[in-house]
Amino acid sequence: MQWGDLIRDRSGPDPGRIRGESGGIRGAGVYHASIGIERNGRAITYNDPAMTPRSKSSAPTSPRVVIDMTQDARDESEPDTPSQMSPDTTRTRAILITGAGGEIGHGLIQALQEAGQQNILAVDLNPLDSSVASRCRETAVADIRDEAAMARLFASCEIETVYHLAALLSSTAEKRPFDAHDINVNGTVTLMRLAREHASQRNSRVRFLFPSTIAVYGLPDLPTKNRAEPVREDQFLQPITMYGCNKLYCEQIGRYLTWRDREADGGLDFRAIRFPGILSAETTPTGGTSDFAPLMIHHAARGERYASFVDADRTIPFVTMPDAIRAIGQLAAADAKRLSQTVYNVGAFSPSAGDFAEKTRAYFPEADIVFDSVAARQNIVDSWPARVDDRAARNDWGYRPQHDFDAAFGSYLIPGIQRAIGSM
Ligand code: AKB
Repeated sequence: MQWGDLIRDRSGPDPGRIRGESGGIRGAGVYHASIGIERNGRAITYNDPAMTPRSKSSAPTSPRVVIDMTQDARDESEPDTPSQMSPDTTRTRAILITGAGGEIGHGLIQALQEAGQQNILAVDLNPLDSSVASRCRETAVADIRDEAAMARLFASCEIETVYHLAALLSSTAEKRPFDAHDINVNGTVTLMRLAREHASQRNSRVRFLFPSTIAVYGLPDLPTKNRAEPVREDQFLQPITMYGCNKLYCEQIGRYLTWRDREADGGLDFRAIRFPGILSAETTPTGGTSDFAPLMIHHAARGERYASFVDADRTIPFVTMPDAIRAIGQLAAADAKRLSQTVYNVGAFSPSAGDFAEKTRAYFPEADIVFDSVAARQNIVDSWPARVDDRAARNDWGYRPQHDFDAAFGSYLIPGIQRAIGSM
């Protein structure tokens, strides 16, 4: 089952009633050498004795991103239903999500499952929260660099789409650059190769959705950053972080393989979105360099002091988590013929860190926010564009963020954070 083109809020035009649930960080944590797969609540453990069956939990009642699947005629004609699933899972069409326990993974799995996707195969380094696991057909604890474990996942189902979310983010990657290279490049290339082999064996295309990043850009200095027009996908590609280099390289390999497979019956269909900072109401991020903005808001909501590691005048683009999830869904569902490129910018609003502080204080007048820049992290932010040109995403697959800066706070972040605090 695939996503439809239209992704909209069931509750109406108020963008504040749209959100994706999220949690944790993308793919960080302790790496496991083994793999356990859990199927419909029953744990199948290859060599990890710690894997146990999960309990199913009920779906959250919060407003959510809703995906309309009516655009995808291919899947309407051949729906997967539980009754059609044979024990021979090689015939079961499924999607694979890596880094499923991270911020994007939570929201994506919720949105996909609520859109009717019943065959989600989710993998993460750590066991998933029961709220996420209960939405999946199978969950696995594995390291994406473990090729044998990844191959077993591909062998377990007919994988149609891979959402490869696992990565070490920019700040963590600067501390562990060669781990980052191993995970972000070697892990990704292994998955692309397995996806491609899987597709070739079946004479089909496997869609490979890859969240890339504004870290692929490297503006030379602040005057250039402040002068530059919204940055296009092909400009300033000199990243100053390991994470940026890793993502840029993987974009190129994905583009190359897709081009190489263009005439073949089966092969890779790679699609990437360069995300700016993402703001989630449900989780606090770690390991990224865009974290100063969400951390400022979450600290204020908890009545805690926050020292921003960038100065008040520093600016990068942001989107809300629901808009990020919708963008992934739209690109995944887009007809390949409509795509003029493999990598797309998306952005929504570009306030400075000072604008974030002011807006946060408008909702939390007692907020204790100070600016205490840390050169290593501020330099990274200085190398990222203030604004991105996302016209290609708008033209090719209809990207339209629903939250601007005011709506992000008023309709999404503040109500979502208050709900989360209220339920604690
Ligand atoms: C990070 O800060 O590393 C990420 C990103 C912009 O990709 N949030």
